[in-house]
Amino acid sequence: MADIIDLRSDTVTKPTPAMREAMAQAKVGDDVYGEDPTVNQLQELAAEMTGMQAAILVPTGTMGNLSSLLAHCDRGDEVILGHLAHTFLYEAGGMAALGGIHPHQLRNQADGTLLLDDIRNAIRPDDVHDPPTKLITLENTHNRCGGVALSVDYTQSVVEIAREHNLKLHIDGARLFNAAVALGVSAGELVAGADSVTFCLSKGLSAPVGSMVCGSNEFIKRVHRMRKMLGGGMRQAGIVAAAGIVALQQMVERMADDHHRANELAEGLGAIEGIHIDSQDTNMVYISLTEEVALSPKDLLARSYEHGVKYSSVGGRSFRMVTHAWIEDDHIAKTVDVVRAAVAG
Ligand code: TLP
Repeated sequence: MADIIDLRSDTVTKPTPAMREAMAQAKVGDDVYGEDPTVNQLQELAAEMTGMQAAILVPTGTMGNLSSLLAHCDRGDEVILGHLAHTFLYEAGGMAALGGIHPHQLRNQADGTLLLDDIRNAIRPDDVHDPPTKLITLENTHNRCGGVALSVDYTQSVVEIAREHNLKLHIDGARLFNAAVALGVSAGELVAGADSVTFCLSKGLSAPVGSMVCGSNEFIKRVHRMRKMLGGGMRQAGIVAAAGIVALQQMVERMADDHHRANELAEGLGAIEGIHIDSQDTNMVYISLTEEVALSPKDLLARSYEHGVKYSSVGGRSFRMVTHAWIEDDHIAKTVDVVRAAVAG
């Protein structure tokens, strides 16, 4: 079979030749002692690009979010978050299981936001019956809401609510740079006033491993301890950080191409009878198989794979396709052809 067109996620991207070269040449040291010069360089770059005081490298986005939540909250504290937030749906319940943190879910709107009034109403009074509200979290781009980017204005409104009520704000910015590129603003503008942000190097930015947590000096010091506690203190991590530096220097602007291709993909798939476009934004396309089509969702995936195209089921008759640096223009046309043929039977 020719090369597979893998649209399951932007996590499938492999390091570029420039990353492999930088990894081979990287100067390293023991990062648990803070002595890896390449990790330190990446951390400074990440802090600068997000406009935060400090940053720390963690192995995954999941550990970035969990260590941030643990650093913000004590056991029994409550976090306000969306019912479709990645931290709520797909992080193995870590905040509750390991942190004793109580998740207070609000309905995510189709545009990935939480209604400001819902947030205000969710903040608990100072009453012995209630878990103390400590933190609000947002997700940008919002994965389950179709890769939609949250605007600077919206985030600022949430920053104001957090300040008014003496709460902290964490942003799961796994795809923060997709949002920045799509909105034509800097990552720093998107997180201004937030207390912390996690972003991933290993998704659209194509690095093999790694995420960054950014925040104040004092906050990052606490995350450092949490990272150690969770087993994420790596040693000669400069090998990995070197790829992350290349990712931030070379792979940000090109994500506009991924967004353009996702848009073309949605247009092509939308013209197929039996396929409904549920949502499309930045590098994501969510589709579903309409009820009139006799084919089962499992068979659609199997037939697509037989013809060299992989994507993910998100339950029921719905699927997700994600564009990234390994997806080219002709892959878009081929994917549309493969799905059309599969649906037609
Ligand atoms: N998302 C993965 C899967 O877990 C669903 C994907 O393929 O999209 N925040 C957001 C918004 C994410 O989408 C992800 C990964 C994470 C955090 C966690 O990152 P990792 O996989 O590095 O732990």
